[in-house]
Formats: sequence, C-alpha cells, structure tokens
Amino acid sequence: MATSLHNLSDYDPQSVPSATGMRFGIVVSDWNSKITGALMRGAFDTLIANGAKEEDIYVKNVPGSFELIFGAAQFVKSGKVDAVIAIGCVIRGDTPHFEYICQGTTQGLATLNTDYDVPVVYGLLTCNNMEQAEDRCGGMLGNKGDECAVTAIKMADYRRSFGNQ
Ligand code: DLZ
Repeated sequence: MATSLHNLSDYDPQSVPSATGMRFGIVVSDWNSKITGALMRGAFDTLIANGAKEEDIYVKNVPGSFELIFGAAQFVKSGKVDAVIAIGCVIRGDTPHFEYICQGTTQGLATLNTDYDVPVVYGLLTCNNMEQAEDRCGGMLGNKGDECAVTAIKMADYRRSFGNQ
C-alpha cells in the first residue's frame, strides 16, 4: 500500500528477472491523461531498463478507466503478451460515480486474472484529488507505473515457470 513512507519507484534491481524476450501490453485510459501518460512512460521506461525490447511492448489507449477491462481482455485473449499493465486514474468527484468506476474496474481486472492465464497488473490510481495523483505519477511518492512494470515482469516470469511461453 502506498504511504508517504514508501516511494513507489523503489525496488531492488537484483530481485527483478530479466525482461528480455518477454512481451507486454500496456492499456492506458485517456481520462486524466497527464497522469496516465506519466504512469505509462514510467512503466515503459522500467520495462526497457530491465531488458524488454521496445518492439515487444504494445501500448493501446481506451477512453476511460472502466474501458480498461475490455482493453486488457483484448490483450489477454490475443496470445501476444506475457503480461498486461492496466493504467488509469480516477479522481473523486461530487457523486458516487467514483465508487462505481473504481469498484467495477477493479472487479473486472480481478476477474481477468482468475479467468485467463495472462497476468493483468493493476495500475489504477484511485485518488481523492489531483494532488494525490501527481504525487504518484513521478512526484514525491515516485511513479506507480514503475512499480507496475516490475510487477508485470515478475508475474510474466512466474507464468513462464509453469511452462507458458
Ligand atoms: C465518467 C468518468 C468520470 C466522471 N471520471 C473518470 C475518472 O476520474 N477517471 C477515469 O478514468 N474515467 C472517468 N470517467 C469515465 C469512465 O471511466 C468511463 O469511460 C465512462 O463511464 C464510459 O464507460
């Protein structure tokens, strides 16, 4: 869980398997694009820094966070990737919409993880305000995109340990 004591970009490079030869899908929500763009760049750069080839990283955009479910499902079913990173940012507003989008998106992404054999990494920021989002996409708490990339590599490696290529 992210706290003011935990920089999301901190990780031990020794603990991360090589991403060379792995293929990744990144699906990015256009809502709050300044935030999601920074998260995507963090994820992309961290995959590259750990050995992934640029041509093995596929980036697709969807309109909003709720569409991350369908967007991620397309990658999962394509058979082209070892892991998917779903990136979005929901900011609390005046109505209960925030709860519905967050819960629906979270449940949808969780279901993909149980129904298919390609891991989907949860890169959804669920923030009370824009400041919290900025802190988590390259600000004082690091970049959650970096954290998602490390998780995607570890999960792709885990999947391969079961013989899935
Ligand atoms: C409608 C909506 C609202 C109000 N807020 C956000 C948000 O903060 N972040 C986000 O990613 N998407 C938001 N959306 C759009 C929904 O995710 C979705 O795209 C629409 O409800 C259409 O299905």
